[in-house]
Amino acid sequence: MKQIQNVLAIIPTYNERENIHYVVERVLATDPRVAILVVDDSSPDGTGKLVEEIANDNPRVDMITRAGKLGLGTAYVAGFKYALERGYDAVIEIDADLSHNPDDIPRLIKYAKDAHFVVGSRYVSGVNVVNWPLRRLLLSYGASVYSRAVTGMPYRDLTAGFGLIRREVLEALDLDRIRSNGYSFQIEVKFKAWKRGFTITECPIIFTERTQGKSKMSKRIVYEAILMVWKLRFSSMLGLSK
Ligand SMILES: Nc1nc2c(ncn2[C@@H]2O[C@H](COP(=O)(O)OP(=O)(O)O)[C@@H](O)[C@H]2O)c(=O)[nH]1
Ligand SMILES: [Mg+2]
Repeated sequence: MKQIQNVLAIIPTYNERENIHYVVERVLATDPRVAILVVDDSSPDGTGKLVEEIANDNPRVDMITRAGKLGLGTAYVAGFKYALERGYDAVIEIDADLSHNPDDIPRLIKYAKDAHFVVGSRYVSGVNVVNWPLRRLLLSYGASVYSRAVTGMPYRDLTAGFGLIRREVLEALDLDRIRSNGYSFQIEVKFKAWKRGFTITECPIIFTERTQGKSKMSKRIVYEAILMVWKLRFSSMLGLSK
């Protein structure tokens, strides 16, 4: 596959003031080919202001500010469109809270030699999650098992939010038809890439629960995901969308 010359790390943020500086610095340090786009939903804690200051001093950092908390899925769609417009070979999805270790980025890029989509996976061999309460671990692991059963996707970590996606995949996805608002976005994008026949591979990573700030996981996000996998299965069975 084509060698990756430049890659855009997309960091969605909502109230990540304590983390943003550190994550940006660590991501930039991994590889000179990596640039950063923060998609901030007008965080009330002033995350955007901090990013603005960083971006002013650094041409490798940019930001999209949205009017309010519009959800993780649409934040990534905005980032994907930005990456396509500016000619990036690939994007990296990474959380702001350092649950995803920026030092894994070079491995994601390496795995992308043979794959269109590299999933930073917690569940390739056992469970590699540090500091999650059992309840949260069961929710995440259960969501992967359930989504695999309903959709037939042969991967272990279907809700993973860390990974690398090549440009070809973004071009093939109908970005305006992505329906998930919340974290089911991660399942939907994997499903659509898989249905289109792209090579997806899982790269083992260790996920560590945040030490700063708060999780934005909610019941609504869980319900959306439970319904979404059935929507994906049926619309694909009926040939409504791939
Ligand atoms: N722009 C934007 N970012 C969000 C939204 N919800 C969550 N995030 C970000 O998505 C990432 C993952 O969220 P987090 O709350 O850590 O979820 P958890 O790790 O599943 O508990 C973090 O960087 C959040 O700041 C949202 O509605 N809009
Ligand atoms: Mg988190």
